[in-house]
Order: sequence, then C-alpha cells, then structure tokens
Amino acid sequence: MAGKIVQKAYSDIKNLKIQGATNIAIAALEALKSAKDRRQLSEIVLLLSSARPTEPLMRNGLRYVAFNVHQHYDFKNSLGFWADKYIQMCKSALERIAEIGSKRIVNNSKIMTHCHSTAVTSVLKKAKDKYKEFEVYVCEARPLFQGRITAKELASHGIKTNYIVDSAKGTYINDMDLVLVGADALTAEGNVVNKIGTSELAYIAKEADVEFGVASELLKFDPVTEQGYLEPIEEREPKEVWERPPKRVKVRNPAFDVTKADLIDFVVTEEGVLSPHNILSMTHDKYPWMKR
Ligand code: RUB
Repeated sequence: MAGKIVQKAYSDIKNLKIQGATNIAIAALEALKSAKDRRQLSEIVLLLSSARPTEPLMRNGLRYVAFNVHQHYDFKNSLGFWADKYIQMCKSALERIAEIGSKRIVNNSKIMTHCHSTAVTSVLKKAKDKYKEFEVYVCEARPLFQGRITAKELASHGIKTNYIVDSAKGTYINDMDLVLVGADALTAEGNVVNKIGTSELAYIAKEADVEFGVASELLKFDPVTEQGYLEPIEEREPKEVWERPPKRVKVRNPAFDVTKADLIDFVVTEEGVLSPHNILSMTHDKYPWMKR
C-alpha cells in the first residue's frame, strides 16, 4: 500500500493540481523517494504511471529509478540518489532548451503558443532576459484554460502578451512569425503529442506558411512507439467540458492530440535543434537506457 505522500502526489497529478509534463515528472519522482522497500517501490511505479497515461517523461523516470535501484544492495540511499539524478536531468534539459530555444526567437517577431508548457515559457523568458522584443499570442486551451497560466507568467516577466480563445487562432495566424508549443510525448515516427488543439494549430500554420516549432526534452520520447504501439491519449472527465449536459448528449474530452512530423519544422531539445525525423536516433544516442 502506497503511503500518504504518494497518494497525494497521485491525486494532485490526476486532478491536474500539478500539470504539464515536466512538473508532473518531478512531482512523481519526489514522491517515489518515500518508498519503504523494493516491493512498495514497484507498486508506486505502477500507481503513479497510471495517473496520467500520456506522460512518458514521468514513466521513463519511474522506470529509470526502479531499474537502477534494483541493481543496488543499499535500497534507501540508492533510491534517493537515482531519483535526484533523474530530477536533475529534467531540470538541466529544461535549462538547455531555454538557452538553445531563445536563439530562435527573432527580435520584433510575433509568436503563438497553446496551453502551458514550462519548456516554451522558459524559452520565451530567456529570450526576454536577452533583451529581445517580441509579442506572444496565447490560446486559452479549453476546457481547463491552461493558457491563462502561460499568459500570467509571460506578462509578469514583462513580455507583451495577448490572450485569445482557441477558435481565434485562425484569425491571427497570418500575423505570426512562429508557432512554438510544448510536448507531452515524442514518438518513434517523429510525431509530437501535446494538448488537444495543437495539431489543428500545426495545420493552420502550414497553410499560412508560418514556422512551427516544438520545445521538448528528448526524455519525453516514448519507447513503446518503437514497437509499433500508439501513444495512449488520455480522455478526461466529460464534466470538465460541460457540467450537466442534456440527456442523450455524450461529451467527449480527449486531453491531447498527435501532430504529424511533416507539419513540424523543428524541435528544440536538450541536444540542440533537431528535425522531428532525427528524434529517434538522437534519443538512442543520448539515452540508451530508454530502449526496452
Ligand atoms: C499540458 C501540456 C503541455 C505539455 C508540456 O497539459 O499539454 O504543453 O505537458 O509541458 P496538461 P512542459 O495541463 O493536461 O498537463 O513543457 O511543462 O513539460
């Protein structure tokens, strides 16, 4: 039976009190450190992995720690060591993405983003710290409005910020120089899984000839996609969309969608700016342990 720390992390992740792939992974790994023995460690890995099905950054981390701890005699010290090591990998990957991505932000440009991604906000804030001037359009990301988190964060960093409803993205896309979004999962085909509405944004960016970029850690690669499995897409509670829908109306609420590699111009990763088609080989080079 998992303890209180893990139960709390599980429900905070499931109920979106903690949201966004990076925050989720770090919270899960912090909670994992409370495991008392090897059996409990395995139970916690299974439980936390199930909290959000479309989160390989968390799943990879839980597996990485469990695998390494099982190689060691000293359970408690090795658990803390490997969990901290993965958390540090996530944090330094994010810093690298901010540094590398900030170079792609052009002075006096307009950028559209969707939902809330710490990778994207880190890139934009770093560009602002380098005295670049630019303007951001943030899509609200219904039903849970994570775009508001982004808008607040950017505006309080002194970045010129516009907030739009999701259906207004087509109205403004022709004014944009770049679309930059985050990712929950990267697949073996070079596709990107992110908040629902991202793939639609990629289609309209293509149509309008606007560059479409993704800011994502290679640690979000999902190794199951190498074996021909599709990334699972979480479907959330209908009441997030419509509290009391009329009888005979079934509300669907997929949390994420898949943007095909061909719609993506570049992916800013901790290893540099890549074509989506190079994600698989770069992940193999950098994180060989991820192979199943
Ligand atoms: C958040 C979302 C974010 C990615 C990337 O969805 O789709 O774009 O998780 O985030 P949700 P980050 O709010 O449902 O978790 O760059 O912070 O890892």
